[in-house]
Order: sequence, then structure tokens, then C-alpha cells
Amino acid sequence: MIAAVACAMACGTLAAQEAEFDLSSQRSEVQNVLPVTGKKLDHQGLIVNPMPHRMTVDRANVWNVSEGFALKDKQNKFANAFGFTTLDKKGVKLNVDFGGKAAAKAGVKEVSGAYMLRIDKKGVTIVGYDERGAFYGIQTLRQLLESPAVKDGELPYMDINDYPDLPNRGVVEGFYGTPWSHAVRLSLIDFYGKFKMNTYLYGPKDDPYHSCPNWRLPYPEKEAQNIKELIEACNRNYVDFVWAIHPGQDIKWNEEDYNNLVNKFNLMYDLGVRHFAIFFDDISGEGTNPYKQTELLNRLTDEFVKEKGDVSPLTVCPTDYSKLWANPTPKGSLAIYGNTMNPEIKVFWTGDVVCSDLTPETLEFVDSRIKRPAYYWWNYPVTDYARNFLLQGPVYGLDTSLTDKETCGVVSNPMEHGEASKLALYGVADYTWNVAAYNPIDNWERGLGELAPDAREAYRTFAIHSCDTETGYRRDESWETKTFRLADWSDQAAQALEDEFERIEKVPAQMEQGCSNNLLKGELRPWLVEFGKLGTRGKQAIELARIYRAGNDDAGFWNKYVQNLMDADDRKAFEEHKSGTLKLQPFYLNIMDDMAFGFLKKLTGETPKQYKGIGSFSNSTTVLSKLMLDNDLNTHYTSGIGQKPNDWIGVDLRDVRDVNAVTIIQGRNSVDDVDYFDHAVVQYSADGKTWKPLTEELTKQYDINWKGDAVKARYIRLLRLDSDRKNYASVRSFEVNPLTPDNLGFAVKAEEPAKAVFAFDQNLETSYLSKGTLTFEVSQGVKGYVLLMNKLSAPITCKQLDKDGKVVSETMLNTAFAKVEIASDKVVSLSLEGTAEIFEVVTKK
Ligand code: 14T
Repeated sequence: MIAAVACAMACGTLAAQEAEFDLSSQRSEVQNVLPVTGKKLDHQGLIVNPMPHRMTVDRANVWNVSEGFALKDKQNKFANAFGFTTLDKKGVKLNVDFGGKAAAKAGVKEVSGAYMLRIDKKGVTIVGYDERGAFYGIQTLRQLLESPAVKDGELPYMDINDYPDLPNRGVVEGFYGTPWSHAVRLSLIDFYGKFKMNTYLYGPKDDPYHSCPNWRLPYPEKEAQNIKELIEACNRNYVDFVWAIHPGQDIKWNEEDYNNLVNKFNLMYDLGVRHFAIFFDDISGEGTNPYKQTELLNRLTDEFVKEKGDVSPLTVCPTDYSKLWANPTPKGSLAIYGNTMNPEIKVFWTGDVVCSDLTPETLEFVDSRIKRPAYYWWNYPVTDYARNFLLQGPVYGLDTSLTDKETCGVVSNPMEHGEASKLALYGVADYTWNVAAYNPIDNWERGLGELAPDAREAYRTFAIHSCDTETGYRRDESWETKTFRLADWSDQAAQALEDEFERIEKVPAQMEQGCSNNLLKGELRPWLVEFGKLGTRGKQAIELARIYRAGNDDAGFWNKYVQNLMDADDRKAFEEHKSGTLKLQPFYLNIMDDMAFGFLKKLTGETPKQYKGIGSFSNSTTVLSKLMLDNDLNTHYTSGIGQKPNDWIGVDLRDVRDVNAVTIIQGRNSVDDVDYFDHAVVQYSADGKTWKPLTEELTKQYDINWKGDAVKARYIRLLRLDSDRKNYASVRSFEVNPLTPDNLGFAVKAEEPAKAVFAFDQNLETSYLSKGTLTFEVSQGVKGYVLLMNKLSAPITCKQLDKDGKVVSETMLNTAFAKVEIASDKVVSLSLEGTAEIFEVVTKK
């Protein structure tokens, strides 16, 4: 299945709609939002990340370290590692050593990266199992000195014995989109070192020298120089720089391409690379052959890795990197890898789907086939499939019972926003180092302080509402905020929520002022701006609801209501930089719609024709379903999850009505889209329980039009019938009894008559933007109208006309809520001249 994705992916585009393949339908992220786990702990001012395995503190005894340290660096390795403090003979004694003998004496675990740190009457002692371990001990000391409790220079006595649980911890720059800048990469490498991550896999999909077409060619001079600098930065931070190649889309399994690959590896070796990986993800064709892949990896191991002597075992990403499409049989590539690939080679796995939680079950599945502990490629916080989101939530969903027997390590695939990814990496560092003790919420709370020490609260407010992806890898969001529907209003809940919206409104300015990390601010800025606006809109919606509930000022309510609507530009801006999509934005959208419904009902005495989306999918009634009812064919509802037998998508008419026409437009386009029910039937029901067909069985029909004798129905749905299709289901438009100038019941003249009917459809969610003159017939017995318009940029003229077209009365209207009394019984039509967006013309009888 993934094969079809390949070409366009490999050629560096994610724009599914334009390409001949379908990207999003290949994905199958589970749409459940699991609650985030863990809780905030009191660290008594000492913050070390990752959490050390053993740490005992004796606060009764302290060293004053304000004059720095007198360093004895036994093996002369760390002279440059102490930029965070002063080295001075008068300072506190600091001994640093490492190596098997010293480590054994000090009780340090025999694992690369393990160390002990002791602060006692002799001063500070750090012993690493290896050089990396000693460096990590120094990082712990650094974090202790930066901790709130030590800021004034009093370092308590303590004993730390620490080691990593998983041997491979870090990051894979493996996303589609703009690769990280050199500056961001350097900043990240320091971050890896500081938090004891030891791996940086370099594999940006859109680096042409990593992937096709240029994987065979040397890097241009500037890029080569940058890579050298990255390697130096990695070396300073005891991070393995792993250079990955992605040759699978056009590799030929012949000597020539083998030599091309070895040649490229040699070029990279000359730049200083000592760790290599080969990625076979997201490809199609010859390159996917698992026998050839294995043969290549084994041959490279023998002829390149072993030949060099100082190159570490290879890492590979199989084409079958997720259970979603991996062939599970003994003939599948995982089993072939397991049976024939050199056991030292590390094999990537992303879990049950592309972006998924790390579970014992998924590792059991893969490990038993590849016959080694899989290397977990965690597709979080990557957003290349949802680029309008920024993920700032806690790192969770990683099982805390796992050990290096089940997984040899975890690398995170981050966002193209490198600085903004650090919050997640702070969690990955913690989890991979000390798996059993990992506490998601506590880690996140600490991470916020690390990244924005002087704007922590503002950053926290932004982050807690910027977690979910709406349709991708779902993450808990806004878990401290209670939202409600208008019908469930309580003054207390409203006040609490209004307070939160007020805090949100202030976040952009507070971040601009307080956050000194300019790279981070630069990445967050467009989202912060939209987030602040969401705060204002939410706050105003609550103020508005108070007026609505008082119910004594229709004009005042409506004039304010339209002030708080999002116009097309607002919606576009929000769409591009979304946050608050799990709770806050739905709250705003729903309460605005609920008020509109109630308000129109009050004015007309009838149930408005403001229909609601319903269906069998978990998101069927969320705000996403509004996208098929908005008269905009550029937006669509999508299930976000594969379709199954008996799935259905429908609308609730909110009253039993006479239904004589239904128009449904399926898919994201009507030409070659795969996201639709290709075998379906339209049904109706009065009670939502018994359904009867309106149409025949429909096969491969994107556009559905039914007209017939009226039936009594409150619910209309499109039901999926037998089909092999597993794609998402999308609907751009679902109309019941669509209004036309012909079936309106009275005459309308307008520039765009087909759209003018939206001013008469008894639905405040739709409108007609009249730019010239709108004239409509005044029916017998009508006493007047209430015009519900959007805010006017200039007054409009309202003329009442007699049967000869003579003006009987003329008035100027200048507010969104405008009343018109019919001047005499000679009046047969009314015309509105000027520019106005008319939501509804309400008739007063
Ligand atoms: F190599 C893999 F482990 C992997 O995850 N590959 C890509 C990765 O580069 C990308 O960043 C990630 C998140 O979107 O997912 C993989 O790419 C896909 C996966 C799909 F299911 C691209 C298209 C898909 F349809």
C-alpha cells in the first residue's frame, strides 16, 4: 500500500491533493485521545533531567561554590566542558575521572554513559564508566548549579549513581519539509549533550544529497563544511552523528550503484562520519526488495564497516517500518531481516501505525520477526502531516515497563521547528534514560521552566493548549480546562473559562517580553498571534452569552455577536496556525452557533434549519462536521480514520421535516479521490432508529442528488454498503432540501440569486454577501422584517416599492440588527442597496 506513496514522497512533496497518490489515506492514526499521565512533583529546587536513577541529598551540609571549582581532570579531557562555571584554584575541589578500574571502585554500572557524582567533605567527585559517562556527570553538575536551590551558590552534599536504561537515545531529523538550519542544529546538539542524549541521525527527507536524486553525489562545499561542524559539535557533546542515506527510490541493485553508495559513504567518512544508516522508508519499486536490502547491509558491514575499523554497526529503516503494512508472514521483510541480516545491525520500527505509542505488544510483534530488540523511531512531535500545528504537549504514550531487551533505543522525529521541538526532546531524553521512573506531566512541567525560564507561565498556557493534531496522532490537550455547551451554562464554569481566555489573550505579549530565546520565539510567533486572538474571541463569546442569556436586548446582542465572528481572513489565519483545537476553538464555535440557533428561534418562533453533522465516526459530531454544512466546497469533513462496514455520515435536521431533496458531494474532489464511500445508500429516519432508503444502491458516485415525494424525516444519512475500500471518508457538502430561487416561494432579484437564498434559509450559519441590490417580494400580511446582517462598513438604503416599482418609503440602515416596518399595504417588494452580508431576513407577521 505504501508503495503508491513513494514517488511523490521521495520527490519531496506532501501535497496529497495534487499528487497522483493519496498520502493521508495511507495513514491510520488511532483517533482516541488518551489522557496524559503522571503528576507534578516537588523537586525541592534541585532539577536534573533525565531523572537520575539514584540520588540522595544531605541538605545539612553544603559547599559554597560561588568561587567555582578547582578542577582535577585526571585524563585531561574536559578542559572545555566547564563553560557553565568558573575554574579557579581557590574553588571547591572537583575530581573527574573515568574508565573501567575507577568506575568499578566507585560502584558505577558497566554501561556506556554511566557515572557517579559525589559531593562530600572532599569536594565534588565525578567518575564515569567511560568518557561519555564522565561528561554526563559534568552535565548533572551543570544542571545542579542551574537549579533554583543552588542559584545562590550553596551546593548540598549528595550521592548520585546513574546510568542510561537504553543504549540509543536521541533524535532523527527524518521529517519532510524544510530541514533545520545550521544554527538550530548546533543549538540542538548542545541540547542533546546537556540532557544525555547520545544520538543524532541526520536524514532530512528534503536534503537532496541524503535522498533521491542526489544521494550518489558529494555535498557541495558549503554543506560539506557544515556537516563537519555538526560532527565537531556532536563530538564535544558525546553525541554520535549518524549520517543516513535514502537511496531506495531509484537504487539499482547492481555493482555500479553499490559502488556509488560506498563512494558516498567514503566521502562522508572523510568529513568525519563514523556512524551510518540506510533508510528504505516511503519508497516503491525495486528498492523495496528485502533480500536485496539485506544483502546490501551485510555486504557493507563486511566491506565498509569492518574494513574501516572505527565505524560502528549500521542502522536500517525497513520499508515495512510499521505494523500497518508490514507483511507479518515468514516471507515478509521483517522475517527476512531477522533470518539473514547481521545481528549487529539496528532495525527501525515506528509501531502499530506511522505515528503511534510505544507498547510491549508492538515490540513483541517486530522483535520476534527481526530477532533483535527494535530501534524505536517515534514519530512525535513531527508535524509534516499536519503542518498547521505546533506540538507542545507532554511526552507520553511510551510504556514504562520496557527495557533494553525489548528496544535498543528510541529516537524522536521532531518538527521542522527545531527549537519548539526541544520541549518534547526534554521528555524523550528523560524516558530513554530512566524508563521506569518516567513521569510525563512532571517532565513537561520541568521542561517548560528549562525552555522559557522567565516566561514559564505564559509558555505553559500556550503549551497546554497546543498539543493535539485534530486528525493525526491524537494527544491530550487543555486537560485543566472545562468547557461546556450553552445549554449547560453555569456562572461559575463560565467565569473560570473566561479567566483562562483572559490569560490566553495576554500570552503573546508576555512571551515577547519574557522569553529570551529568540530562535524559539521566532518559531512560535505565528501560533502565538493566533492563540492570543483565540483568547479574545473566547472571552468575548462568554460576555456575549451573558447578554444572550439575559435575553432583553436583541439589537445589542446581535450587534456584538457579529463583532465576534471570524471572517474569512480570520479563519484562514487560524487554519494556518492552529491551537486549542481539542477544547477551546470548539467551545467558541459551538457557543456561537448555539446562540445563533436560540436567537433565531426566539425571533421566528420556529426551529431554525441549522443542521448538525452526525455519523458513526468518533469525530462525527465535532466541529469538523460543520465543514460539510458551510456551503464552501473548498472545505470538507473527514473521518480521519479508515472506513469500515456500516459506517455512515449524516445530518440531524433538529425537527421532523418534509424532505424532498438531498444533495451530497463526497470526497475531497469528485474526480479521483479515494476518500469516499464507493458503495452506499441514502436513508432517512424520523426517530434515528429505523431507517428507510431514499435512493438505490449507489456505486462509485461522488455527487449524489435525490429528489422525490416528500418523506417525514429528522435524520438523513449516507450509509456505507459492502466495499473493499478502507480509506477515510470525506464529505464536502451535505444539503437537505437545498433552497433555490425557484423553490423559495417568493421572488428574489440579486446579483447572485443562487446565493441570495442563504438570506432566507432560516439558518444563521449561512449568509449572502450582497454587493449591489437585493430585491425580494413582500408577501401578503407581512408587517415587517428584522434584518440580521454583519457589521456594515457603510449604511445601506432600504426602499419599499409598490407594484409599479415606485418608492413608497426609503430609509437608511446602519446597524447589523435592523428593523423595517412595512409602510403601507401598497408595498409589494423591498430592496436593499449597498454592501451587506445578510445572515437572515426574518419576517414579522
Ligand atoms: F522512516 C520511517 F520510520 C518514517 O516514519 N518515515 C516517514 C517520516 O519521514 C515522516 O516524517 C513520518 C511522519 O509523517 O512518517 C513517514 O512518512 C510517511 C508515512 C506515511 F504513512 C509518509 C507518508 C505516509 F503516508
